[in-house]
Amino acid sequence: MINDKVLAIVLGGGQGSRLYPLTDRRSKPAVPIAGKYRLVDIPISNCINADIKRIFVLTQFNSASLNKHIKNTYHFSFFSSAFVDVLAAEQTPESKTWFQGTADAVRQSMHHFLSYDFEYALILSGDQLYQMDYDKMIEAHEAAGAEITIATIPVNAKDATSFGILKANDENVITSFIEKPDAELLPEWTSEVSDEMKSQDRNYLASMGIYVFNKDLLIKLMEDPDTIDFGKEIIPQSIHDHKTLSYQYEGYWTDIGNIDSFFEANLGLTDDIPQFDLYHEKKRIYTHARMLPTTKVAGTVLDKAVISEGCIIGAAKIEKSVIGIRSRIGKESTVINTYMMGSDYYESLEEIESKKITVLAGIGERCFIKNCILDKNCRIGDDVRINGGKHLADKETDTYLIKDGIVVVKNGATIPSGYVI
Ligand code: ADQ
Ligand code: ADP
Repeated sequence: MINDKVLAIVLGGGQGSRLYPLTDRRSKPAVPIAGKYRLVDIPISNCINADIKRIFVLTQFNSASLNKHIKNTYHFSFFSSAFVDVLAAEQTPESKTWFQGTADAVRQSMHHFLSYDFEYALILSGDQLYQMDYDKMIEAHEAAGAEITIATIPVNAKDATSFGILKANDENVITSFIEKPDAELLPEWTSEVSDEMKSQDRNYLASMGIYVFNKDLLIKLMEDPDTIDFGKEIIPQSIHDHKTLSYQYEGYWTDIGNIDSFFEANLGLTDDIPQFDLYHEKKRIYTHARMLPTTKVAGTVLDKAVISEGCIIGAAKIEKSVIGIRSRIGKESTVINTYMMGSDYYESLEEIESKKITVLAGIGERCFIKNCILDKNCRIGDDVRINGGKHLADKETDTYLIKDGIVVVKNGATIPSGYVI
């Protein structure tokens, strides 16, 4: 089977702080999404659905939450060769061995990969939301006799400047590539696309940052220590000497590498028919099976609410929001356009009654919370008003950060009763 020839490598995030403060104390793959999952569950689930079961996750630093999540989630049979292993850069930011970029991360981890038997390396990005059949991409790669295959997607001019943009010939072989072109260069980079894509002004073919490399070529390309990034160096330098195929994809795919796109992707799950389909039988997204109790709701008007298991909700209203595991929301509170990640544990009745906890985990009573991300284990007191939106300037305090109008309450932060943002 073709899948047995593949080793998957998930690029779990660099030093980049685009998801700060969600990545303040955890590595990017461990960031919670969609109420009960972690970012890393997306590429890993896509691999499992394609029957690719040897997976490495490269991350800039080891976090307890990532290791615990992987250990508790991905169990394979004793007789299977399947595994999900986290490889973290082991040194400090000052050290030369800190991963300098995507290609450098792969280079520094190469000795781990080479102890396995594989023909193709499938290199994946760790911060994208999509469901893709990788096995079809690898079949196309093999059938074309390509040395590299890049998954590509048509994008509009506004998005084109944030991606690698390429052109391909009639056989889908890539003939030119430019990483994140300036807007004035764009007119030279349009491609022939389907009528449907044309009608959406998606005339540029972008790299999705998903690559298949033949093993021998990858080994050779990794020999040059001066190449740091796939997009900036490896791909543009390789296309002329090595047959590089464009594997075009037109399904839902979104990059969730910054706070704004992360927020939109999560709230998008509350749409009538979300573009990202968590209910697809054959394209399941896996995560830690927590055995939580059911969610309990009293007196709440729910409108476009996605609610995870184990919640205790007495709010007046929840609208267009994703509510994460073990969330507690008090009486008469209103939550709108918000992603609440939930809690890692419950407080016991004894703890609560002992009054040692002044502000309980979750959202208190009579609060108004809008345009907000509440990281895990937040404590929002009673009568708190957080009215996020474009009228708020960017700002950071010990407990929250405002970015593009979105108020991000930090992991474990306490917002005292009566506080107004
Ligand atoms: P970017 O997404 O800008 O463009 P980059 O920041 O290098 O590229 O990130 C790619 C992936 O690798 C992300 O998941 C990121 O978190 C991870 N990553 C980055 N540095 C890393 C490091 N040092 N160690 C481990 N992981 C790291 C790339 C391509 C473009 C393409 C877009 C599509 O360069 O050509 O269009 O992806 O999103
Ligand atoms: P995150 O995944 O949000 O980054 P961590 O992985 O750092 O969070 O911590 C989550 C784990 O820590 C949970 O599994 C939880 O059991 C445990 N934990 C953290 N704080 C407490 C606490 N005060 N009481 C009990 N368990 C806790």
